[in-house]
Amino acid sequence: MERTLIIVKPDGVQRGLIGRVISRIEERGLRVAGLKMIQVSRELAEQHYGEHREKPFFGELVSFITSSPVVVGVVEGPSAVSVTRSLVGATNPVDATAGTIRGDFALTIGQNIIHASDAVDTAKREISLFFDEDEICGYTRDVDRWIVES
Ligand code: 3AN
Repeated sequence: MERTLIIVKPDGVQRGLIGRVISRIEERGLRVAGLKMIQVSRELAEQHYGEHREKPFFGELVSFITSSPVVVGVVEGPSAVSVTRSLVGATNPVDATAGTIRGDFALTIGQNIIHASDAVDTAKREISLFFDEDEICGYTRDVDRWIVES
């Protein structure tokens, strides 16, 4: 079973889209294993976006993600990383297909509603940045056998 990290970013929280974003993930059949609202500190933001440190938009990224509370979640299921990325859509919402979260709710790259880990290794690193082990629930749902054949 694979896990990935999602962040409903400040724009998603401020626009009242927390529930709709998480519903799409749940409706696909993925399971929420951890969920919380947090105010991201500058230090955590710089760690999370470390790979973009040299990019010209790094300062804006950090100030945006710290501008309002966010909702962070651990999502699990078969191929959770790539399935969640496909639900999220292209980084630039202008290129995101209608039916994806960014394709339906966003218009600009700087305010694209949701972050989702881009690879299994990245997901492990990002989950440990945002969650303590005891904040993640390992459980099954009765409905899981109707979503994933055992
Ligand atoms: P994704 O969020 O799809 O994984 P990344 O990891 O390449 O995309 O970029 C992280 C975030 O940085 C994006 N969600 C977006 O908010 C921002 N970003 C990426 N590229 C640009 C850019 N050219 N200009 C401004 N912001 C950008």
